[in-house]
Amino acid sequence: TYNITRPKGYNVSFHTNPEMEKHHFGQTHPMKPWRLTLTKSLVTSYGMSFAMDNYVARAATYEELNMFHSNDYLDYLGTAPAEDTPRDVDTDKEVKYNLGGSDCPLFYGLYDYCSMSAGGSLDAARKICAKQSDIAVSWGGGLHHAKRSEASGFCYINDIVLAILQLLRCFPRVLYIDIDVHHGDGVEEAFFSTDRVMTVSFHKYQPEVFFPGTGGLEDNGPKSEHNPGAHHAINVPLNDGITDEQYEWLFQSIIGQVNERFRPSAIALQCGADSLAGDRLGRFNLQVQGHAACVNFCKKLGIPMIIFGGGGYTPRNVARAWAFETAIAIDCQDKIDPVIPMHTPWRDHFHHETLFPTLEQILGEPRANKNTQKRLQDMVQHVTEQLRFVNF
Ligand code: VJV
Ligand code: CA
Ligand code: ZN
Repeated sequence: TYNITRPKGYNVSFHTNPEMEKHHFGQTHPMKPWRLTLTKSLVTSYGMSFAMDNYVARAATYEELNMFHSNDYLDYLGTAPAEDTPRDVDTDKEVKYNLGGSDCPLFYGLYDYCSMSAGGSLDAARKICAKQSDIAVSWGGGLHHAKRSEASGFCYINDIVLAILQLLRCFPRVLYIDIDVHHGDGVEEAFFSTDRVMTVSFHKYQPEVFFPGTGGLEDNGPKSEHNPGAHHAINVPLNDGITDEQYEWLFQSIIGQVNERFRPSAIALQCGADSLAGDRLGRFNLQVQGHAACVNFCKKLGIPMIIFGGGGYTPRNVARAWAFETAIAIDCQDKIDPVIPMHTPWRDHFHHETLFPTLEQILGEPRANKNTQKRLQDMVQHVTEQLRFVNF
């Protein structure tokens, strides 16, 4: 058995809602809320629950969602009937709000699903503000593409923006970091005009080919004359096949510098697991170890932090990464046996029976690495130059 104890000198809170996990985007849609059940199953069977404060996330209220989203959008989101029930289609509104397409379907219970995702992230932010938690975990959040009045890329409500708005009530500066394979466009855009939030996204970048097509190296926030938010967006555009070694080097060089220049008082870290090797939508060669090293690096900065979920379309890999990252949060990563506990529910989903399968086990043949060391060094150089404009 495992002897997982509470971390020394700080507190971790874990925010989930089993009701959220029961929702379905549709038979073959890549987003599977059930991956949260699989994650929870690993967290519990390793005995990690005893080392954290566990909260059932409540649903966010309309007023809370309204802190970022517009009334007309929320009203439609709350009343739009599910696509598989007989309904009067309001095509104009669906087009306007990007609802009901194949990426953002109108499924049964959609509004409840969205408000629970946001509720978990808002609870996480409130625990951090109240100093009752030092690291707050919201795996059901991380939906970084949602805009004020528009759904986008499987995201309807931007729980991250809502949580950061909450953090800004008690902290002068918030650093947002996004390791999902997609560009964190919704969060970046929401804070384009403030110097109190710096956003940093690492992502695959190939406009016209890979969603959402934004987030080039030179996109650092609107450079209009009186915009305090200029230079406060950092983008790290990557090619297919990046490895743990390269990613860790890049992440530590960039976040290390950003931390020194911007001096954040809180961190919001989106841990989209679609940047892992073998993801159904992803293109990278990251392993659980490399992905989790980013979480560990941020933790060691010793700044209050919210950890969000996000993308991740091969559920067994998502569960492995998020369970191991939970272990890092509670500082028990060295006590974790790589062999998945025998009594883990759905243990047969984790073929190879380990938390850390090799690249060969995950992929057979690793994806060709199209990232040159020279290009990565140039990107770090560009970030260094951008940060000269940043003075806290
Ligand atoms: O690339 C796109 C947009 C299209 C139009 C819609 N078709 C289905 C795909 C091309 C241009 N959308 C992306 C959205 C990715 C969202 C990522 C979200 C996150 O991880 O960053 C945060 C949670 C995309 N890529 C792949 C798909 N959509 C996709 C959608 C499906 C699908 C297969 C792939 C929707 C339904 C079904 N299969 C049945
Ligand atoms: Ca990203
Ligand atoms: Zn993604």
